[in-house]
Amino acid sequence: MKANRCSRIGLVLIVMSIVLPISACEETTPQQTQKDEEPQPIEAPAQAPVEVAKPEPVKIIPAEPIIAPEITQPVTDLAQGVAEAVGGVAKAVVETTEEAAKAVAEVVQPPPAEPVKEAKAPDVKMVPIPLELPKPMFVGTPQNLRVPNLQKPLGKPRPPFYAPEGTTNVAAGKSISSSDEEPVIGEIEMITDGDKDASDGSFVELGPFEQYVTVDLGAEHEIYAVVVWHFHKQPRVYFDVVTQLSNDPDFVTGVTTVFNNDIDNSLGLGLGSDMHYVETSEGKLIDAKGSKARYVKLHSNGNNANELNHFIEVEVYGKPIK
Ligand SMILES: [Ca+2]
Ligand SMILES: [Ca+2]
Repeated sequence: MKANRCSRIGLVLIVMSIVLPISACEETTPQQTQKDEEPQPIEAPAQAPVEVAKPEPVKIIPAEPIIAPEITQPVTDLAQGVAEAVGGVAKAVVETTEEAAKAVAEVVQPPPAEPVKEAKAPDVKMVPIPLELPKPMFVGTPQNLRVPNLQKPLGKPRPPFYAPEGTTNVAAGKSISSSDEEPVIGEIEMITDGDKDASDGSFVELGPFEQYVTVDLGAEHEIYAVVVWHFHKQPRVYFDVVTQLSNDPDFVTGVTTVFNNDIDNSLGLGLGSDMHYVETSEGKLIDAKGSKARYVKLHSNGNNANELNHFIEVEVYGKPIK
């Protein structure tokens, strides 16, 4: 036991002699202690004091007196600025809203544009054109007319055609020319002489195949309707009826085609989409939609009864351009 105790004590002493110098060395080594102690204060407190030390004098000292007054004033300035800005924005908003209101008012004003239309309406009062029809020579629906793309007869009088008030037949008595200057029957001038009767002596017969007549209105007009009577002693269908308007007497430029039933373009004036129709005392009324022109050219290319072309009368309803 003594030996054990002694050995234990010896061991303890040995251990202590080993540990103590080490700890003593650890403790007595100033560099180590400093090194060991420094990292601890440097890492933890050193950062805190460094930050605290620097920021505190910097932040607290200058920050409180400098930042506070400098900012408070700017804040007031900012406040005023903001207030002014807000006021400005408010003014701007008010102005913009006023402008928007004006704009809306201006946009909303177009509804008054309807009254404007109503106001214009009296200026452009639409009235039935003063069209007088000749006495009909036949009654009833023609039969056995083997013509393709044939318009079905209306079965009742054509409704009146409306055009601006003051619209008249501006073709009456106007000069007229033709592809056939020597008609088989009649004179070309008969086409604008106001006689629309179907009887012999009232129609002009032009040569076979393609022919045309051109009415010179003498000046440019707004043209609303063209009415043409080819022949109405008996029901007939004329082919390649093409009606054109232009200010060019040669119809090379500025040509407006207002009717075309040349469904195979045999005249070379373009494919027509209008239908064939049976000639009656009502004539054929073509809507010219206010087109502006001086010359009116009417083509035809024979009829279902023969290859000849006929014109009784051509009327052009329009108004001179002021
Ligand atoms: Ca006539
Ligand atoms: Ca044709």
